[in-house]
Amino acid sequence: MKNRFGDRFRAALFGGLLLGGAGLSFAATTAIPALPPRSTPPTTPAPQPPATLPELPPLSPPPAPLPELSPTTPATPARPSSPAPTTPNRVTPPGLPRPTDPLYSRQRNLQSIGMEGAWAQLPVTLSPVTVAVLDTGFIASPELVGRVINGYDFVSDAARAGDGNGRDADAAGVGALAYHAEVVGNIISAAHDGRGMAGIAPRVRVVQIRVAGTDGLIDPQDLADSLRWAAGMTVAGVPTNPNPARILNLSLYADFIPLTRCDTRVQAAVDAATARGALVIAGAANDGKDASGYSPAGCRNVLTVTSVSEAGVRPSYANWGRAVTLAAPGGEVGRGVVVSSLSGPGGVREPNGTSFAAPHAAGVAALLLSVRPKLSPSQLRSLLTRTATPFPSGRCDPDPARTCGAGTLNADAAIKAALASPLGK
Ligand SMILES: [Ca+2]
Ligand SMILES: [Ca+2]
Repeated sequence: MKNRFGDRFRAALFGGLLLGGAGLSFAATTAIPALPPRSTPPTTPAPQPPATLPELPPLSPPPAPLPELSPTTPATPARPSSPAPTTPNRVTPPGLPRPTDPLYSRQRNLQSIGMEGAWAQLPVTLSPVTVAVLDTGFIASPELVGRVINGYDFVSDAARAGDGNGRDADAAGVGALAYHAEVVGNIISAAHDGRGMAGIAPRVRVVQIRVAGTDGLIDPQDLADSLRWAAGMTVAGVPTNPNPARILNLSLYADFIPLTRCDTRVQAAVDAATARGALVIAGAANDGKDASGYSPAGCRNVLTVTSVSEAGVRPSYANWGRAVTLAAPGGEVGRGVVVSSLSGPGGVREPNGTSFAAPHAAGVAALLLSVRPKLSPSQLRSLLTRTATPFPSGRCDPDPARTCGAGTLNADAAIKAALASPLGK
């Protein structure tokens, strides 16, 4: 293991290692940034032994066949788990009804970004959309049955991978943080099936790509390679991704010491994915600092999302500044984002952090592509920013330097604007 000033940098999974809120002391101002608060890694992180996933059987109702979204939906056979859908998804007009999932009444985050208005506008025919989640890897979430794909394990260091090898075709999550990717995927796409929670874009497919080791470290080359692979590009030694994604969610950051710039390898991969037509969405990180020094939050061509409360106020954990594109609900201490999770108590977790803000934007971007499949990354960015809800009195924080981008994500207005234009049709 290289020391932490070396080539390898530490990745912090927002809300995984860095659940927002607790311990909000900031590093003293020094010429060289002090170790980021709340992310101090052990000098030699002890690789965890291969461990079985801490999954517990769901305590709530046992898995049952997923009902169709609507009783009047044409009786199409259940979608297979991996092949790309070749026919458009059907949604019964006038759009998706209000979810009946039992957790929905607690999903204030979805209500606050206008999801009901957005769902109600969805047309009969939706184009298939694939979202990649680069994170802790694959968990067979009951919320994503038939729509979650075990992508690829990009963790090259076998000592940190916890699965006994380096890169391999099994992206299964390992260790205590494995739930992180599960809840991110569920926010994006949990089924509206009368069980658990409701997701933002309940028909899209999610490719789970493993890039974080059991210790939360991410090798920069692993991150760069997984970005390229997620978007469908060639990576040496890795089979081509049969499910390339148009939306890439990165609820993590590479924790540089010092945190001064975007890593050049990560930037090159982001640029290549963007040129390929994929929108890269990242969380801003949870250090209560300027996001511009973080990778990928501070990289060009990244749609960087920070957290706000439902009232549009920045929680103290949430990073800020010019690198932030917009804000979305990320939960607060004692008032987290309610999500289904196989390993959570009673099948539920309530985490907070920018990890959980980013997938709100990813889910809405996926919905936009489902109605306007040819929208480019820059057109998606424009739609999301110009329709965002302004912050109360124009700012998310009393300190004018601590900005949160264009406003709070507004799914209702974004879908309305997309449908009002032929752009991307
Ligand atoms: Ca492996
Ligand atoms: Ca559900």
